[in-house]
Amino acid sequence: MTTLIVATGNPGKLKEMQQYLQDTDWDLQLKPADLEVDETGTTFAENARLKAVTVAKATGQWAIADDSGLAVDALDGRPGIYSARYGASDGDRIQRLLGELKDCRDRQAQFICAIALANPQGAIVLDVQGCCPGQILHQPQGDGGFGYDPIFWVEAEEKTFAEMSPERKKACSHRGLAFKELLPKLAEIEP
Ligand code: ITT
Repeated sequence: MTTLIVATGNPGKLKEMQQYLQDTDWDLQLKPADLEVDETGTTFAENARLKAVTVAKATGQWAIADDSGLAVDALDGRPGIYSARYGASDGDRIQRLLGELKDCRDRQAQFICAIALANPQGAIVLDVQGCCPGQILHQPQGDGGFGYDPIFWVEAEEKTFAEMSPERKKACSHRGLAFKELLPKLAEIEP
């Protein structure tokens, strides 16, 4: 089996990425904890590529990275690529977002996820993106998942991400949809 470094330091993301990659022929390994990547890109896709390339070059292994976030219509797409930098903890980030939206009636938002795969030489081999529309609730609901999950309500499921089973979140989420596109392409790669 060929090693694939999962290039994230976010435990919630890591759990989902491991779940989505579990039936592949890759030997998943964690990114070295001290290997940090500056997210200097201006789009989700650029940041995902930057993380995958940097980790692949530093480790000399294949690397897969995810850059994701929440784009809220009434906030002109914020926090967007700054979703992780919106506060010090998940709770702080949620409170800041709810504070900025106040009682705004337009609660429409999109969760976006870009995934990039780099080979050991640091060249991008795959690049996909998934998007999930939803509504921002006025207060958190549910205690599963991670990050902004408790305030992101998906109409088709009548649940927040935090109230869904991992399987349901996989079926409709930005990350699940990105992986749905990625997995058949990943299966064709002969490392
Ligand atoms: P890595 O860069 O190390 O992967 P990160 O947390 O910095 O970890 P991002 O820069 O991609 O990752 O930031 C994503 C932000 O959006 C972060 O605050 C996440 O908690 C949040 N996020 C992404 N996907 C999410 C999901 O499925 N549910 C809830 N929050 C999510």
